[in-house]
This record gives sequence, structure tokens and C-alpha cells, in this order.
Amino acid sequence: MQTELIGPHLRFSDLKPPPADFRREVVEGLRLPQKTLSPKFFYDAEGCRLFEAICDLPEYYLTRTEIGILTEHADDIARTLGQDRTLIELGSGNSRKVRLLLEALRPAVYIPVDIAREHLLAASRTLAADYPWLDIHAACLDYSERFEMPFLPDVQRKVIFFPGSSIGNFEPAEAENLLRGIAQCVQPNGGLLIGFDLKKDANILQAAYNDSAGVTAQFNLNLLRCINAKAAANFALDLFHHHAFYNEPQGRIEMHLCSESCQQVVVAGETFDFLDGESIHTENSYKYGIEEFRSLARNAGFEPGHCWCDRDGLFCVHYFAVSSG
Ligand code: AVJ
Repeated sequence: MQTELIGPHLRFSDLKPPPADFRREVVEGLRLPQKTLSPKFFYDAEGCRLFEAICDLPEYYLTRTEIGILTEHADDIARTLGQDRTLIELGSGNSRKVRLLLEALRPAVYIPVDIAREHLLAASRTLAADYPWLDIHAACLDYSERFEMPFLPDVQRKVIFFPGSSIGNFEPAEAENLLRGIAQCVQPNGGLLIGFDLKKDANILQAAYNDSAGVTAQFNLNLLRCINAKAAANFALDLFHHHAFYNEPQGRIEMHLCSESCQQVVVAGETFDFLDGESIHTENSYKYGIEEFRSLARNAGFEPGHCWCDRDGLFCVHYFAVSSG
């Protein structure tokens, strides 16, 4: 791992997996009986741009609601977390949400972690310019692979900030493992501030992933463009369509790309057959009840602390302290 000094208060560590791993992961996913691609691959430059557009959609209540919660309760949240923390954000993206906490929280150092290198760098530079008193150490890595952060300072009271309901992308068992990794990382005396989407009326959920402007459809289809570019593939984007629905028994939104015909696609030299209507499963977005999420966190080694919700009970920002011993 190499750490670059980019500015007086800005460092950057690149731990991103090489492109060969991307190709292998894509091909392995497409070989499965239910063809599957990881949602972490959505976020190339265009994917980041489309995701930011999704966050502003009227139907996509998640971002707006979480920002409302963080804005309204920033002081209370800061009191709960305490000052001078090493604040690590997973999937920091444009670092828009942490801005709502920085003045109240005054962390010793802020560590944005994201898989999208250029996006992370650009966001960190802007943040450094806007908060000259803040020490920033950006890290490009895939935290879903193995939760290891060798560049982290060996200090107490680390806090991981994991907003945006990104935890919803993990299978509940994987989410528990990730939380266990986080608990180990913030040991001792640290904590986790996490935002997750709550279970609710299926129509509200379904609309959030089937917006009328079709931005979510573009976001989903962009994954194929990304694979064409980075894994020598020949997906025809107009021969697949976006499909999203709430799988109630599983408590998750599922996103798929469905083939419009019987066709063949070549990816990294390997041919894949698609039946008419056959899908590639591209994302799960799990929704939780508050108690359901607390029990998952307890199993991972956390004690539930305060939580903050919006009035309509759409979204929850929850603090967890790592259990001692
Ligand atoms: C980034 C996982 C929170 O599941 O709501 C938005 C991604 N996908 N619209 C979500 C997403 C389609 C999003 N997360």
C-alpha cells in the first residue's frame, strides 16, 4: 500500500483491487444459474453521476430523509459520538452527508473510504478546501471484500459512519459479518453510526426503485456499459430492461436486468446464453425493522445506543457502541 500526500491536510491510500479481479468476479457471477452481478460495480464515473441523480428523485425518499435526520439531530449525534474521534466513512461518495456533522463533531481525522477512486479524490479535494482545519486521509478500497484497513491509526474511540442504507446491499448474514469486522476495527471504546432503510408499505418502496424519469433504469443498465468497457464484453444495452420489485418475504428490493430476447453475449472471451426474459440479478436492498436491526448488531458485538428517525418512520440513523470484552 502506498500513501500519497496530496495537500497539507490531505493524504490518499490506494488499496483498490486490480481490473483482473473485476473481470473474474463478473464472469463467475454470470456463470451462476441465476446470473448475478455485484452492485458495487455500479459506481464508475457515469454510475456515480446517475446515483447522485437518483438521490434527488422525488420517489427516492432515502437520501432526503437521512439528510433531514442528520441535519435536525447533528448536535445530539455529536454529543453521543464525542469530539476528537477518528471518523471513518464507508462508501463516502461525494461526502455530502458528513458535512452535516463535521462542525458539531470536530473529529481529529476524517477517513473517507470508497471504491470509486476519481470520485473519492475529487470529493476529498473539495472537502479539504471547504474544511481547512480538518485532517483527511482518503482510502480507495473495497470494504466488502475483507474489512482490513492497515492505514488506520492505532487509537481508541474510532467511529465508523456508514450512512445511506448501503448495509442493505448485503445479505443479512454478510451484513452481520461486516458489522463484526467493524466492531473489531473500532475496538476498544469505539462505535458505529449507521443509516438503514426501514420496512414500510411496498408501494412506497417499489416507487423508489422505479422512478418515473427512468434514472434508476439508466443506473441499472449502465452496469452493462461498464462491463463492456472493463471486461471486454458486448452487451447490447437496448436488448435488456430494468426490473425492480419488493420481495416481501425476504424484506428486500430486488433489481434485475432482463433479456428482451434469446441472445448470446461474450464477456472476456466467454459466451453466455440468455433465454427470452432471463435476468441478471444486479442488486438487493434489504429493509429492516429497528428491533430486527438491533438484534443483528448485537450478534456482531455491538450494544444499541441512541437512534434517530424521521416523523414518517421511513429511515433510521442508529448509534451502536462496541461491546467491551
Ligand atoms: C446505495 C444501496 C443505498 O439500495 O437504495 C438506489 C442503491 N439502487 N437505487 C439503495 C440504489 C437503486 C441504494 N444504496
